[in-house]
Amino acid sequence: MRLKLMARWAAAVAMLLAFAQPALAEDGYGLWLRYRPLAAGPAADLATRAGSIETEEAADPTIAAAVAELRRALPGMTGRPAGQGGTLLIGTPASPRIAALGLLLARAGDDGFVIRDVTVGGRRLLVIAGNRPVGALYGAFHFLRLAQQGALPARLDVAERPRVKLRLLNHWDNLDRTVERGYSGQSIWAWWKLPIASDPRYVDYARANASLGINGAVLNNVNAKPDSLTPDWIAKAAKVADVLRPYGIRVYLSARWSAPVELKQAKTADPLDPAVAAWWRAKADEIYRAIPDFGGFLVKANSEGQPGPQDYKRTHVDGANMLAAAVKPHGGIVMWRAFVYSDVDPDDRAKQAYDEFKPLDSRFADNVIVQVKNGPIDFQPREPFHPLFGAMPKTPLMLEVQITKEYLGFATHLAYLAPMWSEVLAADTYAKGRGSTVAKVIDGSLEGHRLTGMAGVANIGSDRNWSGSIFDQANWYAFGRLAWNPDLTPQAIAGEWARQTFTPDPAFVTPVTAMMMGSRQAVVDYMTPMGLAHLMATGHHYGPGPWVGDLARPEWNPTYYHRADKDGIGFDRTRTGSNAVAQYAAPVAKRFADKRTVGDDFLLWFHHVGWDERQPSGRTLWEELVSRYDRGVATVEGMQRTWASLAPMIDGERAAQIASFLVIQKEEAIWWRDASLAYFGSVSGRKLPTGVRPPAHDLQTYEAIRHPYAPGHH
Ligand code: GCV
Repeated sequence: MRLKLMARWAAAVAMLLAFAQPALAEDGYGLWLRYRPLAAGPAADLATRAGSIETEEAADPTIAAAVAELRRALPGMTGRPAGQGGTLLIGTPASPRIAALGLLLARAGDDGFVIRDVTVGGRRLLVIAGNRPVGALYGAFHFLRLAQQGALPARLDVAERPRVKLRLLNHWDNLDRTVERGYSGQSIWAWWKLPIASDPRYVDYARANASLGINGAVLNNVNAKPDSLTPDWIAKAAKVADVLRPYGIRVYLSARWSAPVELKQAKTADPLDPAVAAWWRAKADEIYRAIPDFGGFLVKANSEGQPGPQDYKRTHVDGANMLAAAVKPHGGIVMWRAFVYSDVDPDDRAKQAYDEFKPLDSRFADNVIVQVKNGPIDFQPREPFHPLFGAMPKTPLMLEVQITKEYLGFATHLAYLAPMWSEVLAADTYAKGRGSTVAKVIDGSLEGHRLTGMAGVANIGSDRNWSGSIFDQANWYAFGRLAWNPDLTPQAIAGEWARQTFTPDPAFVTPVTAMMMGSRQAVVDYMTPMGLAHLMATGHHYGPGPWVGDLARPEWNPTYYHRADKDGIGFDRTRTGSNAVAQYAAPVAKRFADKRTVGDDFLLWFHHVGWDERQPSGRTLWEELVSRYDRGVATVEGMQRTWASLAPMIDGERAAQIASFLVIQKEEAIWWRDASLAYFGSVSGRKLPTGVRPPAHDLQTYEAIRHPYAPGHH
């Protein structure tokens, strides 16, 4: 009896201790780097091959970070103490043992790695090597990615190198720690406590990014304040840079064009004024003294009220090249954004960036890269690829996507974005004939550019789970993986992520990846089906507002985008309308310009279509639209069912949060559907097809909904 009691007591204490172990909490903080125990077979195999970690370059901070990561991960995964089992050797050719192996490291390029099982003196050895320490670090993370999935091949022989050079996160983080379009708490940068106090979170942020190959972070919002360029703030950025450096991550800053004037150190911000150029040169020198590997500046100029060179009747080229000259002696770059639309130009907003930037091709300095959003409007749930891709052959262009879901339901809607980004990367610009994909534009292979890049607007904040929801972590993950290799499939990336984030069990992974793969299309269906766009409520952009038509500028209004009237709906961008199709290469323009070939994803983006026009399905356009809204809601209901069946396979904490967010998503999908159908029904005068559920409320009720406290709006 006593023995039994003691055993129970011991079990209770063990349980308490287990719960008290913060490392085991499943609150999402661990992201995809959880390093949980593997099943017996893979665990034993891993221990046999990588029980003890060796390096000859421990003094290098990046190699030290790689070794620390392996040592942190392996005992948990193998269930054996460090130092037992086979040997894993990590490093670069600076290590004599690695140099002696003849690993053909040319395959790894500057940033890549080789992972191989080799036999030395009759002993089996696992080697992870890069030409530079950062390559070895990426190799370590790649190895852990494979191991966590329980998927180590019997003989490892992997060689990888990233396709684009700049793989960056753009933080839209303000100096007061609010985040523009941020839905996961405050900014992770605790500016107020910097530069004296760091935060362990910065290291975990760096680890997560390095695990994907992300190698740069723009710390502050593109809607920048001049203060971020003052000595105090440079010191804060320098402290962050110090923490991120061992992980191969460079720091960049968004620069406010008018900073010299606002800081009262110049009378003008005219880029051709020598005093202004001298100010920026001195500023760059000052930054590089504090941050020797500073990456450079990101600039939003003459866009949405931000100042820029056009305020002085100069061009984007004048502005970008002046700044480029300031950072050039230090090896820095300027990322100049092409997200511009004029407040006076009445032309189709979708055409304006192309019209402004195409004539500037070949005039930018060689350390300038132009940053172009995936589509010509603004991160909508679906847009055709931006016509600038393929249209500026002499200028390096980088792709900008939005990881934070400003237009796809914030952090509470489950929408896996890799399919959206892959759609754009795989889009054929036909710039140099068939096969001239956006991916080949941005990786430089189409035109032979060496400066290449991809940026994602971060969805990272101070929330314990980093991204506001567990499934939004998948979008951070997918961004990094696609920036490393734009040809990876969204399906494969979802599988990798789910195995590491939850469990490698196929009974979980197969249905969860299927759910993720359909999730973005569901959002398109219940928000903006068939090529509609920009139908959201004003300001915060949450919820439907297709009726809004009274805002000061035409292109702020949803009515400008959908153009619905009693006859039909959609924006005519063919020759009879704005002729935006003409900005694409001829084969693409031809496909988009014809209602029969454009496809229903972009039908209403490029065409004004009669409500009663028959669609390939045999339904009228109105009936088709209604069915899309219904399909969107039905998909979310299906996601709820899938999750209910999968939740028991994972921990309760994350399962419950995901389930509760799916409830929010379903309610809001219905809200979008009902409000949109109430509005378009009233404009078209068409009745809902028989059997279709009518909206729960009348149009006025939806129009009266206000959300003054929605997050992320500044
Ligand atoms: C940072 C959209 C967003 C703005 C954002 C802008 C941009 O318009 O709503 O919040 O500003 O894009 O990309 O500059």
